[in-house]
Amino acid sequence: MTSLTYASPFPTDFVFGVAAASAQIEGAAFEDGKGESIWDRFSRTPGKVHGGDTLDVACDHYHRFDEDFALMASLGVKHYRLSIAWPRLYPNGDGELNPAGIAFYRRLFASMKKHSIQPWVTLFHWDLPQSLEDRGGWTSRVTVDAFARYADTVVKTFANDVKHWITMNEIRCFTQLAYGVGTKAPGRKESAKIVNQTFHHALLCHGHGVRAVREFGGGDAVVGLTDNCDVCVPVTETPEDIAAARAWFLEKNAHVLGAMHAGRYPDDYLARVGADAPDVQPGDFDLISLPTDHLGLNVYTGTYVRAGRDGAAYEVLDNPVSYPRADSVWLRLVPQSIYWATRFAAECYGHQTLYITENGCGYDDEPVVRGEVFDLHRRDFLRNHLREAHRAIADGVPLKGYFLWSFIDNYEWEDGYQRRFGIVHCDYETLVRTPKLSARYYARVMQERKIL
Ligand code: GBH
Repeated sequence: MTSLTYASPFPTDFVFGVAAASAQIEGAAFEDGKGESIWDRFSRTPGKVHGGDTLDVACDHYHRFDEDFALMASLGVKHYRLSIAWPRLYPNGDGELNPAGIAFYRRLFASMKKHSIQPWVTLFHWDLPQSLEDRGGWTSRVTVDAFARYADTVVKTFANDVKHWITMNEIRCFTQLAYGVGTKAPGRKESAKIVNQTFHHALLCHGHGVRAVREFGGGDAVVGLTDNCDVCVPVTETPEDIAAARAWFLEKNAHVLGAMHAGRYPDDYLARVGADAPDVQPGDFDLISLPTDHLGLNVYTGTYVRAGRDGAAYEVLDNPVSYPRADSVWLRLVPQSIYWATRFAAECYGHQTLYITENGCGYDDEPVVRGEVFDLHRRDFLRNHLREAHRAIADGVPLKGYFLWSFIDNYEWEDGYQRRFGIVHCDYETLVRTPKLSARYYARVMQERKIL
């Protein structure tokens, strides 16, 4: 327990940052030799993305990064989580390296350095080269081998620029939602067996990311996974409901966090999936369970759980229709999810260093009125969620930082440009940037290191 009280500032080493991802902001989708990604293809498939929006221009960050870093710096941002576009470096996923792709990220890191902003780099945030999808994508080990090579290249090339690495972003979203549910690229609907195999391949790539950083990142580099673990919140913070929520958390996260930390698929997971268990080759778990330095959690919402009846380990409560949410239907407002996600991750897996690598909210109608955007709803969201981060730290949870999603409105995957998550407004006609009220609020929070 620390002696942090309600009004005290965040610890001096607590990291405040903002986050974004290559495909969602860069644009220049076919410039300077970049290859096609599965999202370039998916967005051109009728009916898959809201409004048929493509990633061709996005926020044009590719040409405006210097302006964007100047704006970040003016808001006091010192840590920025970004991702590298795999198809910019290897247009076909493997094969020829594209020197113009390397040159772009060199310019980008130089600009960040000039503005005193530290990069936190995610190796993979969903933009798989289409050429690899044509050879099976995440269902195939071809992708694992290609990723190993890509990770080696990125870490070797940028070891002097980058000290904080994240292997993959949200495994579930580019496996289950992409190959099972089909709402994310490449939009396939495969069997449970194949979906479980995509999870396994993603875990292997995480392992290769860790290996690459250990081999080529330099002694002071750190690495970990960013997961969107399933998060639950005890309905009432009593020992019974907390125990029920912990049981639910362990069960739902067995196949990613459980497997990584146990060095094998947990027995209850194997019993649940039966014949649909993924094929595992000798040595796979040596990679998957390589020790990491931190765990990143993307936390947006949570499920309410309470003690089960008649001997059940838990009971899940469905949210009533009128439960408050952001414009994204899935984004029910559950600030306590920050507290319980980090606390359970620390308790269940023994983590010593946790980061919230994403937290934020998306709304559709955020007009610029006389040069301002009055997103009081986002300011409230931030305040409520930061309070729960503060509470976690006060209770001894090793939460070391918070990255807000997102710095700027961007391509919200299947929701296209309609859904805005930024603290900076992007006008997609003129590409003019306008900091919203929430940006001014967060700037002040970062400066004073306390909730205002
Ligand atoms: C993150 O995903 C992403 O990392 C980021 O790129 C994205 O822009 C941001 O959050 C905002 O969405 O279809 O009912 O199963 C967020 C986590 C998990 C949210 C899957 C949507 C789908 C709900 N996502 N979820 S459902």
